[in-house]
Amino acid sequence: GYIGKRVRLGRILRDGKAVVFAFDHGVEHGPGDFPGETVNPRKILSKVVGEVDAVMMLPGIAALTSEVWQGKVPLIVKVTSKTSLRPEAEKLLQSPFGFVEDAVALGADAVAATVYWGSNFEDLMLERWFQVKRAAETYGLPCLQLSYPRGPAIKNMYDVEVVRYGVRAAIESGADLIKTYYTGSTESFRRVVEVAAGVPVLMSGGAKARTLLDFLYVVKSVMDAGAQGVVVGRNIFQHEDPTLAAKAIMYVVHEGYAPEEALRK
Ligand code: FBP
Repeated sequence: GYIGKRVRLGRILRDGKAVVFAFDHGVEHGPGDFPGETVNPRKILSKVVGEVDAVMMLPGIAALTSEVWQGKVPLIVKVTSKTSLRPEAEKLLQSPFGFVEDAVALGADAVAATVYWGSNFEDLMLERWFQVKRAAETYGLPCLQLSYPRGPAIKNMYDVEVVRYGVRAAIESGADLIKTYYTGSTESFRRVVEVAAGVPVLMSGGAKARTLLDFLYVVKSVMDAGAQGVVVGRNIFQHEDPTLAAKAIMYVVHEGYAPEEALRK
């Protein structure tokens, strides 16, 4: 059979765990996420690529910055996105943002796509997810699903039962890696990992925590719950020292260090 998916997943999860740097915010949130000189994507990337297990970007930025990441870190190309400029009624939909073939042409080791489970546009997002999935299978590229339950019937998207439902739907739709929300405790996140049935679960970082130490406690909690790692954007690139933030997160994920210890390293 085709072994490409396994080979590529192995590049990202070298010891079975991974810290992925998320860097797709320029479209999802706009340049406002990048104050000062960090608006130049090369500035942040060059500080982080040597530290993490993979970087996740949209195709255009991946192409523009190739001299920074090439040969340093595996690339995950995200092929769906949306701007926050679109009307409120359409915010629970992501659009195609490139093709799986673009990811292949860029030298990616995986593709990523968002599914807002429970959105009014669930049907359309699923159609797109399965298009991505089918093309990716042809090339032996693993598919990371940003499994985000969001929609009018969802009161609390961080509720453990809601997150579990999203994770179950992710494995049923063939996700090879799942990125989902933290549910607030190790005990509840253990139940999230359990429902993934062995498919690697990575926690989505979220908005910048009050301190890096606070964030490391969350990372430690998801690792204690049996997760395979984290996908982190703002808690790395909005930190005054992105290299240090990435290093500390790596220590907690790969070495199991306590948060204070990871900061002292
Ligand atoms: P963060 O660690 O910064 O939360 O990045 C993860 C991520 O999923 C990005 O990939 C994405 O652009 C962003 O968060 C979406 O944020 P939201 O939809 O919550 O505004």
